[in-house]
Amino acid sequence: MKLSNYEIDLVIEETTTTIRAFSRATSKGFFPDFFVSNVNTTQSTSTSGSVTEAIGLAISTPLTSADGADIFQGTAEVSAITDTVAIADALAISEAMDDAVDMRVTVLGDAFATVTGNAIAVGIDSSSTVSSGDGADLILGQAIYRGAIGPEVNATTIGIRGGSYDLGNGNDIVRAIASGGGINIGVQDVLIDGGEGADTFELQSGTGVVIGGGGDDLLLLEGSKTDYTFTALTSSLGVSIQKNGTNLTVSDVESFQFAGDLAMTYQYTDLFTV
Ligand SMILES: [Ca+2]
Repeated sequence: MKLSNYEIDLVIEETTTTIRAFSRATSKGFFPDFFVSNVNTTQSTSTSGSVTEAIGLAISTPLTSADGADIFQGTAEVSAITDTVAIADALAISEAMDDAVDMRVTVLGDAFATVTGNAIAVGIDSSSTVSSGDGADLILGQAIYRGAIGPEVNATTIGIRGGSYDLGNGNDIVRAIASGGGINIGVQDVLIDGGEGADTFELQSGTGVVIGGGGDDLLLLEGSKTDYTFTALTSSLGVSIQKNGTNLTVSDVESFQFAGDLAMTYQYTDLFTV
């Protein structure tokens, strides 16, 4: 991936993957024996989908962009769809023999389709570094899982997985969005350094290190403040933020918000008061 030396770089990648399971069952019944009543026959089949991982923007080598408002955006979407078709034909032959026979024939066709396996969507997947230079930069990792009704899928979505992000000066935004019916993780094992400027870190949940740097920075997480345990650290405005699935080491961030209670903005010292 080659970035320009000019002011604004846009790196936007999107991936959409669908897991599909299809099942068709056909049942035919032929019943010349009209002394048998209430005949039932059933046929069913099932198929499985596959394991899949979709990655929006993959970063494996260092990316460095010049000053200016850069955008690094990755979107990954995984969908699981099941299709079923059931067809039943009944053919009953009745010959005039005994008009006292009351024959009923029932033929059933049942189709079952099940998507099984692990579906993983990762918005930005990085094993390297992004240095976005000065200017108001945006790092956006978005992962979406859409599951049809009934699929037995272990779905995991991760907005931003891995990597270090050096945002330089300017009012930068890091936004991680993970949504779907399974496990949703905003960030996983990231190192984010906001540098100077009023930065906004919308991380949802997950693990990593966040350095706000100079300026009045904001960290936004899911849930509400009471969901979390806050432990003060010796670093400047240092705090360990933990709940189930979240373990963030944060420093030099001045303000905090929680998506379940956006009316409130907490300052650093408010984190430690009930
Ligand atoms: Ca700061």
